[in-house]
Amino acid sequence: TDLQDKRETVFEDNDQKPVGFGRMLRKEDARLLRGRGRFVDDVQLPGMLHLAILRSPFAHANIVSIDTSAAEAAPGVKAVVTGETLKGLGLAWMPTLSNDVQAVLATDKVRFQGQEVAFVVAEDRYLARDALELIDVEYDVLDPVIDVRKALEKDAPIIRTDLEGKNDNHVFDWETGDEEETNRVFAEADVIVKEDIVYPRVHPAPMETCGSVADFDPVEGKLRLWSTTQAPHAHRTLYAIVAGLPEHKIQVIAPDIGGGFGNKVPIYPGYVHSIVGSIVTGKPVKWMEDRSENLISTGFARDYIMRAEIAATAEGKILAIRTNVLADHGAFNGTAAPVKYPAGFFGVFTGSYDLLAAHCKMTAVYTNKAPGGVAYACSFRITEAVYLVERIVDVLAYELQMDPAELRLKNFIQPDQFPYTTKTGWVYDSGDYEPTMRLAMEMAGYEELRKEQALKRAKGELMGIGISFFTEAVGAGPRKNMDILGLGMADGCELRVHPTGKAVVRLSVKTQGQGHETTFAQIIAEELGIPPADIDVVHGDTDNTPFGLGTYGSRSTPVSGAAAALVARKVRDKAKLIASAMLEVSVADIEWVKGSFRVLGDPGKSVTIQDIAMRAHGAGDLPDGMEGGLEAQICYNPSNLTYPHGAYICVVDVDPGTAEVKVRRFIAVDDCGTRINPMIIEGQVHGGLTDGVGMALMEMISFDSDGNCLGASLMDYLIPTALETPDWETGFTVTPSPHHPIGAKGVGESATVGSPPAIVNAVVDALKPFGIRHADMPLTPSRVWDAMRGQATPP
Ligand code: MCN
Ligand code: CUN
Repeated sequence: TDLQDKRETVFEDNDQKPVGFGRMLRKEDARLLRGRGRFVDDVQLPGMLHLAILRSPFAHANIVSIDTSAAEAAPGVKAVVTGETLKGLGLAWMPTLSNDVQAVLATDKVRFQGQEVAFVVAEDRYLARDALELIDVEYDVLDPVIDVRKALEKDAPIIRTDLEGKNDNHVFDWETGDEEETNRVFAEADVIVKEDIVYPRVHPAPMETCGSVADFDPVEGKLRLWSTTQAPHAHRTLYAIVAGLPEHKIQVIAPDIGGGFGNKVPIYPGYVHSIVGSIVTGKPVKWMEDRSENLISTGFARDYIMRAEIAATAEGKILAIRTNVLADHGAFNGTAAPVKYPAGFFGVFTGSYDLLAAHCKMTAVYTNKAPGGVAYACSFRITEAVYLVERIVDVLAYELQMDPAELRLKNFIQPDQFPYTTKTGWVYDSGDYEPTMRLAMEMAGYEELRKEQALKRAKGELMGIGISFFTEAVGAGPRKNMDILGLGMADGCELRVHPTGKAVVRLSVKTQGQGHETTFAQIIAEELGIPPADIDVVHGDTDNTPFGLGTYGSRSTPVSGAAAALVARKVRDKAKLIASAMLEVSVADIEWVKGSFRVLGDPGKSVTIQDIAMRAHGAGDLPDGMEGGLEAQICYNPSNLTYPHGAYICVVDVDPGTAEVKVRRFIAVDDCGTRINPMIIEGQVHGGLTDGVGMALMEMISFDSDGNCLGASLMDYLIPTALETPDWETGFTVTPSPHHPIGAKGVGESATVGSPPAIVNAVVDALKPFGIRHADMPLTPSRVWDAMRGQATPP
């Protein structure tokens, strides 16, 4: 049946070797599963020294004095560096990805617990750590600013005293949409529903923490930096700007990366420390964080307090949405987002619905917490936007006493409305929402689930069914309006076909586990007919790859994937001219059948791409004026983002005695356009859904009133395991992107974006007998228990 075809099938034939798109085991796994991966911490250079960072125990304090003499005299110590040292070199501060500045080492005061105060370079990691204990810092403790609301009060302590003339804790104010029109539509609506919704601070917590090895060669003047980076080229340019080193003398190498999830987008002080350490000592210097350092000091995610309001007719036609957001950005605005989008792509909070009006106002605030923002599979704040709209739509369904599926179906943007311009100005490229929603409902057995729920409710059992339907904007982005610190968000790609028909493709993006070595080989394979096994993917080394902005915001497939397809087509165009010479017929008389050119009407006469590759490099003649070789390069500037969508349904059971939530089933139907490798997509979706369970039910980075981070270890910061997750049930629909050369849209963050509202909606639905229409994440047993007790007792 139709449904059968669209359910993911279990991978059955591991030996099948498709040419092009399809299920295929990951090429990189041969290396990774045998323990032959090479991560930053595996890099060992002769004479290499080790770096450890002294971090502030206080969230807010003036630095009175630092005495490093005992540390300098400690065994094995080669250098101790403080903010004062860096100040002398003009390196105490560095730009963040959002045009703010961040302390490389604190000079005047510390602004969050865990901030970098000094570093030690020593012969080994242990000696470096021991010496940290000997550094004597005198602090003068200041009142910390922890609550965003209090940060905006008149008498709140000012955090960013380093910024000239700064006399409040504002980072920025931003708005989008039409306020007047939105208010007008609200005024005329039958129903208005309002809810305060918190998306707590969470952390990407990749398995591999951040680190780097810097090796500065004073003779060559060349810096080699192995680092955990998702964007090697962008980082190299920034190092050139910050450190004043010539860009061609900097080589940034991102070797295997053990998970990024956005955590490895920013430039951290530790990377800069290792560079300074190597310059100062003349030796290679390694810095590798431990788990606590990663959790307390590197890029967090979310931390949005959102007031959501939705207006509708009594029949459930949604008319408008407005929202007011307080965004906690921590002590430095280290958010990664295109310059013109200070709040990322939060503007897509209008969701998948055809509205009359929408408006959002946002205030971003400094607090005494770690900087970062928009990490953790966020698609630039779309995670928060999707949570907002999918939660408030459910609250509306509750008030209208309508089925949440029916309410969504009634309000979808219709297929003939695409490309659809939203009320906040985004142009959704393509979508066909109803079939995706219907497929999810069919896979879930939605009607039966509702019947089962009614029976259970009658017995006092708490079963919930939650829906979320999302549209994402991924693949940043068109250079004309998207850049990061002035760098346009385009991507280069180079393809060389060797004489024997094997190929190498060089990318500007970098996998952290997404399987690029496989899927990019598949894109070239699909376009050129060379088997993926014969195509090597080179990435993550700025000396050997073309410039481009890197992997985040699920942009690799939308941008770099398009570049790969187009560069292969360039090669194919040249191959066609060679083929016509080899076949001695005009170009008009040959046709391309994957992997070879064939004479029209004479299928027996053909040449393969491998034959052509040999000819391109061979001794024989080429067509007049043609250079030898078979290679091409390209820089691809996308004309729009891609807009994947999906329908998620979650079924939970809540234990009425312990308030524990069990996710019993989860159905995820994703539409990412043309699918390159369904197995990899499925893996991306499984991972993202697991993230969703974590955020919805257990993850939160919280702080006490002194600003101590309470999530500084994986004992305190809970992340989900296989035990808390169900067997995922995945399906798909295919609505190709009209502007992408192969019609593919990004998928890497879809499930993380789409799943938290489905889970929360399910838990709230389970608690309906208590008269509850909202509860904030993470829905731990204690929070669910409080929610159950704080409301009317069940009927
Ligand atoms: N893909 C496909 N067909 C499509 C779309 C994607 O086969 N239509 C494949 C791609 O070729 C790629 C993978 O799916 O192999 C993800 O592609 P894409 O959606 O383009 O996302 P990126 O490659 O740009 O990855 C970034 C995204 C982000 S931003 C976060 S955060 C995240 C995520 O990927 N971090 C991850 N997934 C992760 N998965 C792992 N294992 N580790 C991380 O750190
Ligand atoms: Cu925001 S997490 Mo991903 O874009 O690297």
